[in-house]
Amino acid sequence: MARETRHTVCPYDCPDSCGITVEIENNRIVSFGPRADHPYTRGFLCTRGQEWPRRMRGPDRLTSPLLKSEGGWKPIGWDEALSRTVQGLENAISRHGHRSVLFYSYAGNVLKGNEVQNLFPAMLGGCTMAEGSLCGAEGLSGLAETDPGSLKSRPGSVLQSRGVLLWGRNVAENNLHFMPFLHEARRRGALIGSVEVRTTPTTAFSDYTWLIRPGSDLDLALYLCGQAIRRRGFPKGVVNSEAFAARALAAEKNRIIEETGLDEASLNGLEAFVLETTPLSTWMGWGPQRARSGSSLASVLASLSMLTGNRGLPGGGTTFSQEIEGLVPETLLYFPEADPRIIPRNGLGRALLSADPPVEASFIVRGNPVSQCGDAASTRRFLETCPFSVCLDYRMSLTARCCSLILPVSLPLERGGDFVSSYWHDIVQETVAVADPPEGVRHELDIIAEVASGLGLPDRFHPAMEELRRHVRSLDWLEPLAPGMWRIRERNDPAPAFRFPASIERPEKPSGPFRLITVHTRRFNNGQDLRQCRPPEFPPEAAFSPADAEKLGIAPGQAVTLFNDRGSLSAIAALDSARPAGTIVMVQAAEGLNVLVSPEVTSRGHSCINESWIDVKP
Ligand SMILES: Nc1nc2c(c(=O)[nH]1)N[C@H]1C(S)=C(S)[C@@H](COP(=O)(O)OP(=O)(O)OC[C@H]3O[C@@H](n4cnc5c(=O)[nH]c(N)nc54)[C@H](O)[C@@H]3O)O[C@H]1N2
Ligand SMILES: Nc1nc2c(c(=O)[nH]1)N[C@H]1C(S)=C(S)[C@@H](COP(=O)(O)OP(=O)(O)OC[C@H]3O[C@@H](n4cnc5c(=O)[nH]c(N)nc54)[C@H](O)[C@@H]3O)O[C@H]1N2
Ligand code: SF4
Ligand SMILES: [Mo]
Repeated sequence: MARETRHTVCPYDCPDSCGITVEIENNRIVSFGPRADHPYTRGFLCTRGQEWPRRMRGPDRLTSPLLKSEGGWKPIGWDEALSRTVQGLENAISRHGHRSVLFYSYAGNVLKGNEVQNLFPAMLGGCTMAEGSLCGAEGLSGLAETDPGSLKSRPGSVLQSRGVLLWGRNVAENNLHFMPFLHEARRRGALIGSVEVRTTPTTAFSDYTWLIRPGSDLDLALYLCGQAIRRRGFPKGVVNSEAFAARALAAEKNRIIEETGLDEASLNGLEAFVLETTPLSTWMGWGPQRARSGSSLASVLASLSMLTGNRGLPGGGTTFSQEIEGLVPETLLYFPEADPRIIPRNGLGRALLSADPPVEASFIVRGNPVSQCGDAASTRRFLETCPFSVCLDYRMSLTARCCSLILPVSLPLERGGDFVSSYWHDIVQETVAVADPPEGVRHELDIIAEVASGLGLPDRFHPAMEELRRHVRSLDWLEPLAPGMWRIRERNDPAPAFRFPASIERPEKPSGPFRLITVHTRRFNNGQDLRQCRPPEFPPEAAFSPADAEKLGIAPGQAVTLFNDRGSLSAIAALDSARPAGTIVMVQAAEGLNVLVSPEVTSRGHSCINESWIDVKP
């Protein structure tokens, strides 16, 4: 049989959104690699992307509905699984109304069509829904309030930069396709700097690294704004400029040295890099904005670009992430009669345990809150006592393990017909199925439509998906580049006005001896393991500074217990000689880790994951 070529997209929640080209022969994948004509991701796929064919056929893939029973998980047929789901939802609704159903979904992947699933809780009346971001909405809000024009991410712009400042952004692990751009920028003469709280593959690549204490960024950035004002003056007539200048000029050098842990020479070096390199392109990462002051940090970094004259320069300015709006037609999800109960996502366990009326049925799709949200022990406790809980996943996640029923779903690369935009580049792509799903799994939209039908609701889901496809293909701001690939046309709107931040939120005060920083790495995509569908090894590693290790009397390789008033976790100690004291770093998604993570949210409702405080005993 002839070979067939299909182009598709890596659907992971990852900035790169790589194009993939697959060769298929006799219904089998014979080659799986990068799409050569993708303007940003041609050349290579990361290891997580390369693993897709194995993941689709992996031994840990769920292939039958599983019911929790006395002796463990019992495989059951789809008819029974769906009727149990309908019954579970019906029981809760008949006792306490639609708000007694939790509908939880988050990411898992970045398909646009996921939004269509939200019709289900809306049609039920609204349900209980978690809101607020675990990811980047906090930082995005800071840019939106200060400099909406900077909400566009254009990686190619660094080729015109003389300097690139990576502010808590671990590009070499988490945004790998940015690296060729940074290499090329360097070849053209740019210098790369990193402001970090630990050493990473990105700091190893950088020309300069400034290691600071976590959370001291905000004052450091304000100080740099003050120095820019001292040297260059400040733009008159910009909203809030006087008040902002007063704040920035009040940041004293000695205090900044003390807070950040930088010595004076390093601080002077950073100041020179920021104030004397033009154009300077500043890229903030996700780590520093998972805090109460996350939005303020983004605002102050945007202000720094303004004050140093970099804003609006080709190759200059502050960038973080972007949201591509308008791909999903607004009318599709318009449901004014829905009246949901909203609970904070990061603190969902506590909210659910004390909900009145109680939540007696949980429906979870594309979410792993027991692994990825704060105070995971509460979420686990809630799910284990909820009379009915169902999780739609392709693997046995920590959350699935806590539910009473698991429904196995097909993977995005087995279904196709959806779209992916990127939060880092300007390409929109269509997903195409490249393999059949294994026997026993179902498309999650079919599952939802069947459950809805069992509850007497019409199938609005499949028509909505059709409408979404028609809509995307008809958008005049998408310029076709190649089959299934479009570029977002630059709109020549006048740059929206810049305003300095009106108020600046302070980082949280420590409430324990050590700050726990959790980081994304190569091995995972969020809670999803690179090689297997299994949870990672246990106990996980916790990296200490040598000073802390000495104070605690612990050696590398030694078992330690990390604890706070939410719970405890066993870990193996490791040392990082460059680490400032008072901080412990762990890989996010380590099993049981989020038991220790703070369930607090910012004033905008987003997570404060990196403001978690713990204690340690050997
Ligand atoms: N401690 C700590 N916690 C964190 C973070 C951190 O840095 N530290 N980072 C936060 C960030 S940035 C994010 S974005 C969140 C991510 O949080 P989540 O989105 O909850 O995590 P994921 O592991 O991406 O995916 C959730 C589940 O979706 C499943 N899934 C994948 N594809 C599909 C599909 O097509 N259908 C269905 N039904 N399920 C699917 C996966 O197997 C997984 O179990 O985590 C946050 N949590
Ligand atoms: N390989 C891989 N790639 C991914 C993901 C993945 O899990 N694996 N997840 C994707 C997702 S959903 C996201 S949100 C992104 C995250 O991408 P990144 O932002 O690169 O990753 P993080 O580890 O969240 O944070 C980046 C860095 O912030 C530092 N940091 C923490 N606190 C502070 C602070 O107070 N100040 C400063 N200056 N730095 C600090 C951490 O040490 C860390 O190295 O990656 C995406 N890409
Ligand atoms: S995980 Fe990210 S970098 Fe890796 S192949 Fe997928 S989109 Fe590309
Ligand atoms: Mo994220």
